[in-house]
Amino acid sequence: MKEKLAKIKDDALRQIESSDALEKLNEVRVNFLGKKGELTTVLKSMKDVAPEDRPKVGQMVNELRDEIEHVLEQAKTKMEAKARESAMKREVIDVTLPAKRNLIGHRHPNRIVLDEVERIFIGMGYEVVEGPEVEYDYYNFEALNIPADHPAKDEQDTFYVTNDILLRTQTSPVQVRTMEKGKLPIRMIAPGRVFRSDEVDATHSPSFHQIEGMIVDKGITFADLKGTLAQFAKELFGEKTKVKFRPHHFPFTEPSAEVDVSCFKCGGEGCRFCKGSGWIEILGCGMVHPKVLKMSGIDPDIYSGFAFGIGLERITLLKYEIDDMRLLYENDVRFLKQF
Ligand code: 2U9
Repeated sequence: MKEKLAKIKDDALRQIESSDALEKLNEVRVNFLGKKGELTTVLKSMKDVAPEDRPKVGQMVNELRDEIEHVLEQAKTKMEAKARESAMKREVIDVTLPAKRNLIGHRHPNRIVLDEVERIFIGMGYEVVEGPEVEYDYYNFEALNIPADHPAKDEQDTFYVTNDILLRTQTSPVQVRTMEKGKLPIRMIAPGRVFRSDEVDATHSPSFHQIEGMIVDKGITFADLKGTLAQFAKELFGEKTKVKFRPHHFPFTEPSAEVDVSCFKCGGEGCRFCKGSGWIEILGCGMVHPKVLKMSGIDPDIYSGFAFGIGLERITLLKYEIDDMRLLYENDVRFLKQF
């Protein structure tokens, strides 16, 4: 038995010595100390040892077990230290190297202007409301006092999905849907993408963005509309900005007007930017037509309101002095990173 244990010890130590990986050490542990390991087998065969020798043999087996375990543990510690050391050598961090430049995107110029417009109107107590880009003909035209045979329907030719479903030509359907809900007063802006069957050129695109706004309450007058838009123009284009209302016609507002701001380049003197006039057109507006209020279930004898519509791209082009709308859609970073 003594020789047998000596051989086991010899084999185990030699195998530990020649192990070059943690997995190998584990194999040695299993081979000698595992359930079916050599030393365990010896313990199991104690019944064959003469009873008077059993304590002595038992002690020898246990001592050998402790020794193998101890040597295994030492080898493991050594191996781990070596692995750590070589990892440290491999993974050297040179803190003097220049940092990696992170390419961080930023807002599109349209988004910058829209954020600014939203900030101004939210500051005046307006809510930002969105609605579907695919709309019913009813919400896009009929409910806005543009019946089937109206010439405005020609001007706003669009893409039809079916006879009565289309891509919206304005964000006005969002206001109609809000009015239909019946909660008054309303103080909202509706920004979003709109579509028209237009050819692409420097100032037209079949898809662009609008920001429309509307208030409906008791006692709203044209004076409220003027004051609101004058304040808006000052905040967007500068404190000195003046506004001018020119009579116009829209089917959904009565009376209607187009609004010019004093040229923020020359202050109204007249320059190349404002084509010598001193004024720049920025939006259309008016008092919500009583028929429009009525169609959406609001009594025009009790309530009145004003509405306005802004072409977002137009404002972006003006603010950043961009001369071609197509640049806003091409996603050329050399252009976009300038803003
Ligand atoms: C409802 C009632 C009235 C929205 C309005 C305009 C005037 C307007 C143009 C600006 C440039 C369209 O993008 S553009 O070509 N819009 O001039 N829009 S009043 O009036 C409404 C909207 C909804 C229920």
